[in-house]
Amino acid sequence: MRSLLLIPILLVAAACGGSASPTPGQTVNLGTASAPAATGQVVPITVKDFTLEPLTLTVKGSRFSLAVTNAGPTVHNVTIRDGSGTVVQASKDLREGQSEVVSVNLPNGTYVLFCSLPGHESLGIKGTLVVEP
Ligand SMILES: [Cu+2]
Repeated sequence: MRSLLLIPILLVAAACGGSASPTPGQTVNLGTASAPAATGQVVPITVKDFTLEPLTLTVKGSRFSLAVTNAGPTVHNVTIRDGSGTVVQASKDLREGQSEVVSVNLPNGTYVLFCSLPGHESLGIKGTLVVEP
């Protein structure tokens, strides 16, 4: 009696093994997707106490990446707001020496680059980003 019951279970197990074979490929795809994808031009910008280098960035094309580096020693970020004051993109808060590549996709126009931590914009971390066609 027991051997008759085992046969269907083994068949089901074999079928599951066959359908599960595409999984390793999917795992590889997920691994590469977690890396930040740099699209278009990569534009470096450095934030420090208390300014941006450069203070004015001009970029051609709406899709680009900001390579943000904090040259410290204070924690900073680089945040983008549009003409109406709405934040449209931001880096993480970065410690001295840390970098982050931030993907950006913005309509043409003029934006403000600043550090959103309290007081840092008024201390001088305020620049201009111009997105050209
Ligand atoms: Cu700051």
